[in-house]
Amino acid sequence: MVRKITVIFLTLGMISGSFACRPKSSSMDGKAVENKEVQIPVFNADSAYQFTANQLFFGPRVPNTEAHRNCGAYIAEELRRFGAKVIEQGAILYTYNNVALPAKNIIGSFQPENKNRVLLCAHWDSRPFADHDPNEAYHHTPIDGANDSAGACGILLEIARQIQQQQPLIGIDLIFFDAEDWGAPTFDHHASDGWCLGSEYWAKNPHVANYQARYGILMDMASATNAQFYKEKTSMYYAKNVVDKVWEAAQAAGYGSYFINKEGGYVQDDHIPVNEIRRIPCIDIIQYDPTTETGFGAYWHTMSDNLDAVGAETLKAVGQTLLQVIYREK
Ligand code: AHN
Ligand code: ZN
Repeated sequence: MVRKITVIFLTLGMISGSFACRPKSSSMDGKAVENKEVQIPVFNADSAYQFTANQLFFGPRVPNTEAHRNCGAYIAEELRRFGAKVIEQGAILYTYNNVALPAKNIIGSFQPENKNRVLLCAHWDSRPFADHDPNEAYHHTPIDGANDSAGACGILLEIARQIQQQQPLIGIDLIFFDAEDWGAPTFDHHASDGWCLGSEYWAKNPHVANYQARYGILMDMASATNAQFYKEKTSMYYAKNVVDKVWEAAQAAGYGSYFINKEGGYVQDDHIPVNEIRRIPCIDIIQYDPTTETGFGAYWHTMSDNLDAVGAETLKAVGQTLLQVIYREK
């Protein structure tokens, strides 16, 4: 009788042992198994949406304002809460018309000692002028910048939360660039350029001496309802293999309807200094709308770029795709 019971228990133990979702990183005798399999985590869109809304609660994140300072502190604090090593890189940067901006790039690093790294980034500042609003009365008014680019920052924070729960096999750097969106406005006819000041500063002065990564992925306007992403041309020029990797991951994750297998336009964005100054192949996941004159979403640099323009499904599509990419790296 005793013997029978023992046999039954052993059998049950073997069944549960073979079917339960045990990590494959340790074997029965305690020795590490060589080829570790990492599960791809499930991106939580509600969580990313909340991180997006939290940034907007501070008000427009325009450099030289309290909202900007408070939101910068919030992002750094969240990254620390999720176990990242955080570097807040401060610099005084000058706009196209010589306004001094106290800018802060915020870097959250996971496994900082790991030599194999991937960089994910977005800009956290918002534009001081709604210069594309249909109503000219708003052209000097700051925008919420929900899609430009609090949504992308919300995706980065959710990725940080996921990494804390389960580490990928590579090190990840999440960079929140400042001062991207103080480019010369349409109403200033003599001025030009002035975009991407924070990323340019970081590319010249990386947070770690001689910083390198296998590749970078920038998100900008990556959260609007029904957004579609076309293969941006500068990304194709510098990092076609990364574009292909990300578009294939989107297919594999079930979000191929968001990532269109066609080329879009050239965009002046934070991936340019990463490619041209830091020499890290970096792509831009950026909404392309073939129906607008600018190619950007109709909300772009208008008062309509608020939380109502953000879609949780788009956050999920982009966030899950990025998890698919980074958890497949060895
Ligand atoms: C230009 O308008 C030249 N580049 C767009 C960069 C940008 C602004 N991305 C978000 N806001
Ligand atoms: Zn913008």
